[in-house]
Amino acid sequence: MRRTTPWRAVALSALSLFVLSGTASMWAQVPDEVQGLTWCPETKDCLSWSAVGGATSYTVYLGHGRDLQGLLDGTVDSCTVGSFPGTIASAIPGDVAPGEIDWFLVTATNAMGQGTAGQGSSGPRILDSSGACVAATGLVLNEVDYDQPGTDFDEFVEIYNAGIEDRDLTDVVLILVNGLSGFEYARAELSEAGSVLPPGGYLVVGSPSIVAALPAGTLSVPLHSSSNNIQNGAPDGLALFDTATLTLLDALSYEGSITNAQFDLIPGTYNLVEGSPATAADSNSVDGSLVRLPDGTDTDQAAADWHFVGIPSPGASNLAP
Ligand SMILES: [Ca+2]
Ligand SMILES: [Ca+2]
Ligand SMILES: [Ca+2]
Repeated sequence: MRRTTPWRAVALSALSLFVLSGTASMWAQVPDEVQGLTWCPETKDCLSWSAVGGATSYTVYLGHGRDLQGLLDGTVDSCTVGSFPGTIASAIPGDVAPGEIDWFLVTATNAMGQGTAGQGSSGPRILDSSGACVAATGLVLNEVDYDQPGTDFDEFVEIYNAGIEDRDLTDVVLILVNGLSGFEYARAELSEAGSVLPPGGYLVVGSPSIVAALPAGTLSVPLHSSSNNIQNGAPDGLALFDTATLTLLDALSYEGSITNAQFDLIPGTYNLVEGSPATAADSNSVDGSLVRLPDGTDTDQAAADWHFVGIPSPGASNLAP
């Protein structure tokens, strides 16, 4: 279930009051509140809930913004996902603005009216720029430029906060992995750049020349050498890792598959391949970088998520080819 924060609780109370006042005369006969909302594991493209006695159907609403009051009467942006005879809604779409918080509400309905709205999810949901409803993934590897024509003076890895809240950087590290051995060969502590990365923010781990030219205010961690900090494959890899929770937040294995990476002083091995391995590769003959498009797009299918584009954009939104 979604973690309930105070503003959410307040918003839900406000919504309940709205429903109560709108249906007071028939309150005893309408179905009870829907409970037990959960997302389908892994795919998270369907929502299920517990059956409510007396309900003949269920209506799923999607809203965005931080205020639920008025969601059901349309005075705030919302959309009705649909009416469902059973306790599952599949292929949940969205048509509200990208990047906003989504609210999913399920009401139980019968001839007398609707039950109060329940809400919940397994985590924050946002809409991507294509209108698809996706999990708010938090920190991701967003762009990498590991190879340049001639000597590699302009290497960088860009990290992006695709979530909806500030991300504490205290225990987050970027680990570079040698594909030949599977072992870590370098590490950057993101907390060197700042305490948190805000939603939509970029953090660049880059060579001194890249860091010096970043957009003003971009969080950064300089690579140690002026050149050749990031190996060129094939394969080599990147891991974004939380050392407090021992969680692999995101990974990229480029120019081949690293499936058993080992990190210094961290037990176990880690698969750096998300779904089908990335087929895009950097170049040492033309300028360019590997990017997610648009920023933060992470379907856990590296082959689909990573693209080679001709204009690197450290500290800024990724550019389509
Ligand atoms: Ca390189
Ligand atoms: Ca490049
Ligand atoms: Ca970028």
